[in-house]
Amino acid sequence: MSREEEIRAGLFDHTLNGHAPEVKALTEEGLALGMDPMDILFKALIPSLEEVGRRFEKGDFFVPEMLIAARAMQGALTILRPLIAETGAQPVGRYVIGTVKGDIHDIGKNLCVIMLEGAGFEVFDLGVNTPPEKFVAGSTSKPSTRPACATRSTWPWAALR
Ligand code: B12
Repeated sequence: MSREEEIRAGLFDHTLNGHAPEVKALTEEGLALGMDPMDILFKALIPSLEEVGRRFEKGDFFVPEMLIAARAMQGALTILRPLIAETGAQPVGRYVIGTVKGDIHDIGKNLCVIMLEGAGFEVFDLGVNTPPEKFVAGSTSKPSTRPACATRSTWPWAALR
């Protein structure tokens, strides 16, 4: 197994078990070795959170385990963020984004912000548990601002409509 494969495997396992310092250290080591930030994200960190979800569904994991895994992932995202979101000078458009009312999942939304900023958009982040009025106010505050509503759960779908 190459060191890069070991790092991917280590990132998967340590995120799954919520070992934030190890996730941070491996992310830094991977980057120092020249690994692509998107590779770290999509081949190690996101698959690990998917496994967290599967274990939660089976009843092997509970909310605290989900929470510490999410925190470990957030630590890596803080390091990866500036590398993924290298913004251009002039914004190509504007988004106002938030996780919809009733939902506090924000990792996917935060990733979306990074990708949009990386693609040159200006992004106003409304945070989590955002009521519809805030989306409306945000998207009418400046011309040509598109709303982007995030939810990782099914229960806020009615409010989303
Ligand atoms: C981490 C996690 C948590 C953490 C969240 C921490 C945080 N800061 O976000 C904590 C522990 C707090 C949590 C709490 C709960 N959770 Co939770 N959680 C998860 C878990 C394991 C991972 C979610 C995640 O971040 N995935 C990684 C990201 C990168 O992926 P993503 O969200 O899909 O985002 C991608 C795309 O969807 C897209 N995207 C995301 N947002 C947006 C927005 C726009 C505009 C666009 C274009 C694209 C886009 O881009 C992203 C990148 O590819 C999932 C399981 C799973 N399989 O996803 C359960 C899961 C979402 N949780 C679930 C549940 C039930 C809960 C709780 C109710 C548990 C409880 N009993 O309290 C609470 C909810 C509280 C609330 N009111 O919201 C269920 C939801 C089921 C459902 N029917 O909706 C899931 C599916 C687990 C399961 N299999 O049962 N959770």
